[in-house]
Amino acid sequence: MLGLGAAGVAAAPYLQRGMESFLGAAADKDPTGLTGLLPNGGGFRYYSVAASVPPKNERNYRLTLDGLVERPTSYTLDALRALPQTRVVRDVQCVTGWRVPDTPFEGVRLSALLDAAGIRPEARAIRFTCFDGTYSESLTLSQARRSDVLVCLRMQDKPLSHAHGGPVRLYVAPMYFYKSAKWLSGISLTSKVDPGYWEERGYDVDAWVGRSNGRDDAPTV
Ligand SMILES: Nc1nc2c(c(=O)[nH]1)N[C@H]1C(S)=C(S)[C@@H](COP(=O)(O)O)O[C@H]1N2
Ligand SMILES: [Mo]
Repeated sequence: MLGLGAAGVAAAPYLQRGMESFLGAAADKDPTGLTGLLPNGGGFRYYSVAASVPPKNERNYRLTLDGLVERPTSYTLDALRALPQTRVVRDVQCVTGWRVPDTPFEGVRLSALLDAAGIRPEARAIRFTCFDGTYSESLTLSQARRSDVLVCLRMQDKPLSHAHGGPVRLYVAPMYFYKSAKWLSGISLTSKVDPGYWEERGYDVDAWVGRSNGRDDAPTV
């Protein structure tokens, strides 16, 4: 047990550098210069593990909800806009350290979409996929049912921009920002957690801010 604990602590700084050095490498290859600080981003950084992402709009955007549900569904942007919207204002926190305080996010509660689709009893978790073709994320069903987990259409009181993962991203308020998958296109109910893109590369699946990714012993302020 002791040995495992020490290995975990030793691995943490390496993993933290992992995301930054990966993005650094991507920036070198990115002729658009989009990787890095967003202009007028108010402290946000642009992150994409895909080299380029084709934009989607109200005509060609679809969000599919399938897997272990009674009624597989496909939503247009208008259909999502027509549902009750919830606004959540919290600090955005990236696991690499940058933070954007008091950021409003707005959208449909994920729990409302799950209720509408009807969860089959075998379902325990959710796999999220993205129209960048690469990124993925996961939540347990009980995490997904929290009222501060949104299928997000607006950020900072504006429609979500393409750079921030628009027209629709996932927003998981209590967790590090890597859980908030940009360019969300698929929600699939599964029987167990299927770790997402960064989680396969060493980040925690349960990414509670301040209580994961080697920060469990951080002083609480
Ligand atoms: N599809 C996709 N979603 C993603 C990422 C990504 O690379 N691709 N990066 C994650 C990480 S590590 C962070 S910090 C945030 C960054 O969001 P932003 O680009 O809007 O600042 O998106 C998260 N969601
Ligand atoms: Mo991040």
